Amino acid sequence: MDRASTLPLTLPRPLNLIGGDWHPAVSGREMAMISPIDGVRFAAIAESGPEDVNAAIAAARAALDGQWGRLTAAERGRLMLRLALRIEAEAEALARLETRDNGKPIAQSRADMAALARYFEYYGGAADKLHGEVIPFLNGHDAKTLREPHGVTGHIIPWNYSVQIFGRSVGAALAMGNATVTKPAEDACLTILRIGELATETGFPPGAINIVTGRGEVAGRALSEHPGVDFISFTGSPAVGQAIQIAATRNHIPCTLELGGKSPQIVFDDADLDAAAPVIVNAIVQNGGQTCSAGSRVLIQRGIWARLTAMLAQRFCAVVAEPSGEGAVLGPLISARQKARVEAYIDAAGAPLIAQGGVAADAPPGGFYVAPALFGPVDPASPLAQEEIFGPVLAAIPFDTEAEAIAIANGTEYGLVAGIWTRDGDRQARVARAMRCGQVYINAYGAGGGIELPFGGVRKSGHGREKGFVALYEFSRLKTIVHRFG
Ligand code: TXE
Repeated sequence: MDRASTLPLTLPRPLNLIGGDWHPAVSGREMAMISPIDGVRFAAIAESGPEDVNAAIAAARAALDGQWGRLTAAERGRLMLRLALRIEAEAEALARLETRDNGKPIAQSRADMAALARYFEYYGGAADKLHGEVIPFLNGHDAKTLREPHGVTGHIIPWNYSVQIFGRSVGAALAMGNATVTKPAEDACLTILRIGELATETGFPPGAINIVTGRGEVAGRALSEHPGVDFISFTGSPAVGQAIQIAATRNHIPCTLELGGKSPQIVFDDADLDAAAPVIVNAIVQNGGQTCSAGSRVLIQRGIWARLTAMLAQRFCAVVAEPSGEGAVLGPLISARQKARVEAYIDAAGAPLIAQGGVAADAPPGGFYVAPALFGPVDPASPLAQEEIFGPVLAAIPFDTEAEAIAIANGTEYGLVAGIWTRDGDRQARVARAMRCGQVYINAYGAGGGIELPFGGVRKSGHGREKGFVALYEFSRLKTIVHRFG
């Protein structure tokens, strides 16, 4: 098999993209990049400090006042479409880089690159489609609205779907004419640097896209607290999201926060179990369960408990964590820290283990592999059913009535996605409306899929909506102009 750890790669250098040029960190510091596949150091990135972030924000501001700010919406869109084509042309090399950096199966990295190209295509096409309107007002007055960019937007990106999240937030921001500064995650950022390189080659004016790598508490924090930033888009943990929200409040700027979840799939007695079972397993195994919208709880009506858990168990046992070459379904987790965290949940589960998959015999011992696990019946109030594990661990919870299922589904602090499996049309409509979350699937589960679909959470899952056309409203602001004429 084509092992991802042996793929030939051109690695980006440990530099930041600031104002169209590549710079080392002012301090000269660098950080090692470890591949999750074998735990080996294979590259380095710039370990940036506040001075590098300052420079990137100044470059973004200069872009707004310069060539980037003077482009028409159609010209911005055209550039984005050109970048989408460039990403498509380089997709295989980008996917290989992402797999080496992030550890995800090559098939998932390819899907990520396809989504990234689609984001630039979608938002490039939309750049000149959202605009103001004329509002009927007093006689002798023209009242109109203008849709304007916020200005400099900050994008703090996690490692799990780094390029997809870059595409959805930076893509929407650029479409509306913002100049962007991205701080990718220290665990996986090489592909984003390469995309920055492609954008520069495609002709993006200097300073429209700036990328500064480094630690969250240093570079990320400097970006989120900087008074020169006009909007922050953050995807990551609730604790850091809270800090971002506080910093945004101090600076009186808006932000979107996407903070993960504990998303339920509810399976009623009358569901098509043959259709549901593979989707339920995929929703927690995909990307090693390191998916904000992972379906990490399955609520099963008592009458089908034995049958469905047996079907799920059979599938779980067949999943093997392995190096991320062709055909791999489950790769390593992102880091030693994440592996230890997931294993701690498995060890302290406090519920019967229904089934567990394996780790491939030839998986490098230094890699971060975890065998997927299915537990049940799980107490809905226990940590296994309440906390985001961010690994391939599924909590099965029995229920009797529809009301009980709704109460359990809504009974966590999170609210991102829910899945409902039933043939009863009235129940589909009732339960979908009752879900306290941002996205509901009926007889399907997309794990955040579909770049066209508005996406975001409630409460601890965050607020604001990214993806889809609606994100363009988040990444722009409205100005009302009243003109009295004689
Ligand atoms: O997240 P962090 P981590 C959840 C998931 C995971 C847990 C921890 O449960 O197990 O969070 O992951 C930057 N100021 N999600 O530690 O720390 C950081 O550099 C500004 C869910 O990786 O939140 C990175 O770029 N920025 C989630 C980004 O924040 C800071 C995806 C995310 O890192 C910062 C990831 C600070 N003080 C984790 N500290 C999802 N919603 O999909 C860190 N960062």
